[in-house]
Amino acid sequence: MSFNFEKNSNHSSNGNQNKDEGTVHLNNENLKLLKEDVLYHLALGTATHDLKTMFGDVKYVCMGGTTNRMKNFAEFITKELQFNFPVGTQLLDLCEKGNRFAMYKVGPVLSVSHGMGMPSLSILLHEMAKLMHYAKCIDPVFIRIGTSGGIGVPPGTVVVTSNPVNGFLKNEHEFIILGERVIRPAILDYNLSQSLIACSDKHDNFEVIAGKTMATDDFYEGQGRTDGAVCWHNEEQKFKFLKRAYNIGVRNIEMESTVFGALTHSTGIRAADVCVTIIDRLEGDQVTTTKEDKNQFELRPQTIVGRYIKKDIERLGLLKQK
Ligand code: R2B
Ligand code: URA
Repeated sequence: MSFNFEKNSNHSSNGNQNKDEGTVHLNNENLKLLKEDVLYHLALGTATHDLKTMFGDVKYVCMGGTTNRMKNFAEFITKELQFNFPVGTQLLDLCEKGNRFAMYKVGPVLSVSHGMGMPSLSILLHEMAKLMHYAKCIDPVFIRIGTSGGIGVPPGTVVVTSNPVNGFLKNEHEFIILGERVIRPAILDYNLSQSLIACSDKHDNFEVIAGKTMATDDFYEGQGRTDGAVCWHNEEQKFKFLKRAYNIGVRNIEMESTVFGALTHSTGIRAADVCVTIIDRLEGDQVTTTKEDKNQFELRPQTIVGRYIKKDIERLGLLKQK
């Protein structure tokens, strides 16, 4: 018996094809022994919900930190897709009872909040991957839309992560399981990321770039800030590290990308991380962006992801409701 997800042997960069024609395959034999599986933080379960009927058509799972942002994204995508909710239904938080994450469904799109940091996101990823598996969704993609601190790029730049790296600047994520360190590669989908970058438009008033993303477990010392309640390093040491990160291709810092890459890769789910920068860390540590600018900046990843989903839905001929 193994408690580890293992790399899906049928995984390819084109998707998680397997013997069930693209459904999400979980390498966890233990799940077969469960009479029912309770997706506790989602307030959903295999015995209590008909997951296939509720979620079987899902293709795009978009995740972001806050409930508000993900509700806005659900409303935004409703307009973009000109999606009509079936008579008598409306946009609802499907995980309200769990009181942890919020989840909205707009046809084949799920918009889900994941909270701040890797522990919170990792819980969501385990349960979302299982949800995709039980619902028999075909080749779903996971796209994170978030905010980040930039390195050497103007605030408002959208960074599509090429490789997530940890605080040692290594392209991996460390899990501690049964008293052991388990290192897994943090890998996002190259083709999906390129397709997202290709959704930028020359008329946009912002840049969309590819770059490495550093993920940390802390916003302050973990990201090299000198303005936390505790700090044992100085400005010179901070800049030396930020420049080292810049020189290996890191363009932004956030708090989720390595676990996102590690768990999606381990379950064979294609994934991409699209974050706007709200500060240039070579200019300072304090986030002084106005609320208006931050709101505008947060729309940028949503715009790019919205265009991608719209194009892909058209390509696949998925929405034919009108
Ligand atoms: C970006 O912003 C949050 C910290 O302020 C965190 O969730 C992240 O990755
Ligand atoms: N989110 C982060 O994790 N870091 C920043 O500097 C800004 C947003």
